[in-house]
Amino acid sequence: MSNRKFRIALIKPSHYDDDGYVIQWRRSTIPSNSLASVYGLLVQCAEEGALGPETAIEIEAYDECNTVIDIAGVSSRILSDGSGMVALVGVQTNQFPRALDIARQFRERGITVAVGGFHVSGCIAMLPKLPSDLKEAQALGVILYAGEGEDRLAEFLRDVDSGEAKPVYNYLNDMPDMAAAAIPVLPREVVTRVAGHYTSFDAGRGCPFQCSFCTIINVQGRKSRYRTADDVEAIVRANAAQGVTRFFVTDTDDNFARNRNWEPILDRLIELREQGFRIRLLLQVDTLCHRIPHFIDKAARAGCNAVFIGLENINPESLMGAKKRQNKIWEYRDMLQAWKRAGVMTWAGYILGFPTDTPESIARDIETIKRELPIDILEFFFLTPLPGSEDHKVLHLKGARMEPDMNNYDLEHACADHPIMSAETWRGVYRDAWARYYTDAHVETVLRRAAASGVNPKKIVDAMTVFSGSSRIERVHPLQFGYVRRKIRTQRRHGLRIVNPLIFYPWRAYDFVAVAAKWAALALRYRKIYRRVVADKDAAYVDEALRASTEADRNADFVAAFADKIPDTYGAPKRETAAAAE
Ligand code: B12
Ligand code: SF4
Repeated sequence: MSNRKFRIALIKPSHYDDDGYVIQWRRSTIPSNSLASVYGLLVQCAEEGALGPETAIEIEAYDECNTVIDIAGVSSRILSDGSGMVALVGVQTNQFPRALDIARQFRERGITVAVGGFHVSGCIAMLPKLPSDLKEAQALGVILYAGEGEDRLAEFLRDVDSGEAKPVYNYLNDMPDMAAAAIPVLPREVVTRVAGHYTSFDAGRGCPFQCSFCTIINVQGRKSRYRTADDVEAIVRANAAQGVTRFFVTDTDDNFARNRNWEPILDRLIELREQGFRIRLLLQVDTLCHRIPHFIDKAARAGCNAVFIGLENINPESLMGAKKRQNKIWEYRDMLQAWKRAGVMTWAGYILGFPTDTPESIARDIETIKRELPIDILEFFFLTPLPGSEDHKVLHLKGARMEPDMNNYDLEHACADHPIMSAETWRGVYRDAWARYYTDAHVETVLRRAAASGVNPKKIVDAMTVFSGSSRIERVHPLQFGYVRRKIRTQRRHGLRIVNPLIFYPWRAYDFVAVAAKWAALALRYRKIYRRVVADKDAAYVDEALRASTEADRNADFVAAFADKIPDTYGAPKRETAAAAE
């Protein structure tokens, strides 16, 4: 029998909006994989009695995107148990200032705090010295944890419990194996705070490629490591036991198709579905996945109803410049059409601000995408020198100007100088990109394509409403979106004025109603389009984006437009064109 408790509160911090309020919702839309992973690791420590038979490990988990953190309550539980700590998990760069503000409040109450995740790991992996914000954390007495937690957390907890924790833990040169690693799982009450009750697991870590804007290779290494089909089955069963069967599968190289175990995993999921598990999957895949025999078909049969594709850009010059050589633009349309045929929603990310981008070239490229590629959801990001990436390291070593406020490294702000565009122009391009893609006319086209391809247009119109309104109405990127925004008066960024209640609440009431009215107007407009499309559903609808590539005019499409930018070593189209001309 344990007669002593060690309480760990896991907190996944959110970040601040431009007014300094925490971005927080009644229900968030995307689950936190970091929280599920660290929770799973700690459950394993608790089950194995990592702190000895006398000590029970109690774990609480909070995602600040959907939960107001009760700092006093958490502190008093830890203090009354007599031992424990707060772990700030999966902290990205943009969340680090918020993490520090949370840490400060716990440290004032004498609670041990540790912080891990991509910011700490990325900075320690790439920079010659600790940057000032990590030093500030250390000055507060916060423990820095770099690298992954698998197989190491028991030792870490023993250090904390015995009062001998080191100021920095660095496991970046020692990547754990993913096969048979502890499974990511969260209690049902944490999962149900995510709309649709989605949870998450990562099927692999590490990536062999070298995109210069990416932090993953420097934090999780260039060697790919994968979970096995047995592990994935265990994850599904553990979640299904509490009624959770929807999963956002995050391969940390953004690509489940490159996962060596994709086929046994999908076969196992198909078997589980045949046994009655109502599995739904959102997968991240690359632009070449349709080339793998049976991949798309099996993914759909395993319950995949949406895929996220890292398109990044359609200009080969930009892709080459960022060392994203594996994206072959002439494959994009075939790949997207293959998903459409399987009834799966396609969702792609597009980065704005590569060195040769101009407002005109970006506007042209977005129009090309709308016309020629059957993408349902498109989302935009600023090219950002994230700490942990090669881009950041190069600028840092050159002493180039970069945004000093880490809160702005959310891919929604311009954080470095662009060689052609001023910061204001670049911001205008970002705003224009959302407006340009989500026009009523294009929403109608996407819905017509869905209806003709057998993808549920209702699902698409709901997703388009969120993606269209999120950054324009809420001023928050859709990846951070949730339902019913909360702004807590007292949770303002450290150093900013806490507004008098007599001013705050009337302002907040007005703000809430104004935003709700904009959402209502947008939803009504899109619903009208949806009803029109469903009423005159045309199964024979076809346009440039849906036309089979054998029928498409390849001399006039976007691949031909970029032919002179496709490097000679790069595959077929340009060389074919050049050869034909000779
Ligand atoms: C899935 C994912 C998301 C998901 C879920 C986020 C999550 N972390 O769970 C969603 C879609 C919400 C998301 C959103 C965003 N993301 Co994201 N995302 C990812 C992705 C692909 C996987 C994250 C993941 O699950 N990793 C696996 C987990 C288990 O790793 P981990 O967090 O490092 O945790 C391990 C260790 O660090 C350690 N650990 C972590 N915390 C702690 C704490 C303690 C005390 C200890 C001891 C150990 C420990 O243990 C864990 C297990 O080993 C990564 C890329 C990647 N390869 O990780 C990008 C990534 C994390 N995202 C990134 C970004 C920028 C964003 C956005 C800002 C984009 C945007 N414009 O909105 C938003 C932020 C929104 C938000 N509120 O989180 C960047 C962050 C880079 C940086 N330096 O900040 C990454 C690295 C991708 C990139 N572009 O390079 N993302
Ligand atoms: S952006 Fe994607 S493909 Fe490129 S290195 Fe990072 S994880 Fe790999």
